[in-house]
Amino acid sequence: MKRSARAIARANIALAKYWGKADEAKNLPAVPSVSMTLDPLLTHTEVAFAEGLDADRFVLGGQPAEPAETARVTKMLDRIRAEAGLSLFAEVTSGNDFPTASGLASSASGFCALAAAARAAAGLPFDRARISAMARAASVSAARSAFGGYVELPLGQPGDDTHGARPLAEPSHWDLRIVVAVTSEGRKAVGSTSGMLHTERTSPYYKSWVELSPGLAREVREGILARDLPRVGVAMEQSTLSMHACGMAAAPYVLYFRPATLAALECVRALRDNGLEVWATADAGPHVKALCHARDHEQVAHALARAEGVLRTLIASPGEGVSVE
Ligand code: 2P0
Repeated sequence: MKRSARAIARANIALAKYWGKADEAKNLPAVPSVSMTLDPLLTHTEVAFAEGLDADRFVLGGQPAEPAETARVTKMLDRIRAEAGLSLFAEVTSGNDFPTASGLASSASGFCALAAAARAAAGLPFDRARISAMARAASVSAARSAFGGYVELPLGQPGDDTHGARPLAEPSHWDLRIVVAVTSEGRKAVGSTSGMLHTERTSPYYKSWVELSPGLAREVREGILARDLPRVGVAMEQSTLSMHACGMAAAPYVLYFRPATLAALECVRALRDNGLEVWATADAGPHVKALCHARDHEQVAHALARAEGVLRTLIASPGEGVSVE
């Protein structure tokens, strides 16, 4: 049996957002989400099950990971060891081509690459649906990186261990771009999981958010299938701002926006007022991501680069799902 394997997974951007859990213990989403898998935001992960280790080891970006991060890795490896009938500990080495834990979805590509590499190293067959469900148990957004192009993740039913994402359309279906306006290089102050659990528990708007989300996810899904950018964009912006508003109403508030976030949002609206088809989104971090046609991305990037407080821009296009070497 092969005891080591490498995998590559890409980050993804939610066009309809996940925020809130239907089952906290099983990590199941309370709302459906729809995403685009992003090239070239890559995570490379190698897993080697080996004799002689007395615990799992996790090296992230060239440094030994924090104990809490290693514990999340071990939790996933325990499930894979149980499925494969394996008792060896593993060395896990992972690296991102983009900033970790800053709101650029490094947990999505990270846990998806880990699930794929660890399953392959344990001798389990390559199966995107199984990889997606395993990644989802660690980090919900990671389920979506198993597939390429445009992807949907339905809301979960409490107790469903097999819940995972499914493909909606290939990368070639629609040549869109995401222009990321990077507004900070540091780690974010409030992690996604703690931010969303706190929002669930204390925001008076959480119930409304859960009720609103399925309709917005449907709009985004139908808009993608019809290649209708205004339809996707309007629903994406409402999903984004409703999610953030829900957090802002929590006690105490959860606020990921920085002044540069607002400047970038206003920049996107000004471009749209001038006739460009471009809409904005932001995740659990301060960056703004603008969605536009491929032909317009240079104009969007040029404008965003000049918005107050924007440090740099990155361009992403629809990318492939997870792969194993
Ligand atoms: C998303 N985010 O749909 C949403 C939008 C951030 C904002 O999924 O608790 O790391 O590990 O399941 O997936 C980030 O949260 O959360 C996220 P857990 P995750 O992409």
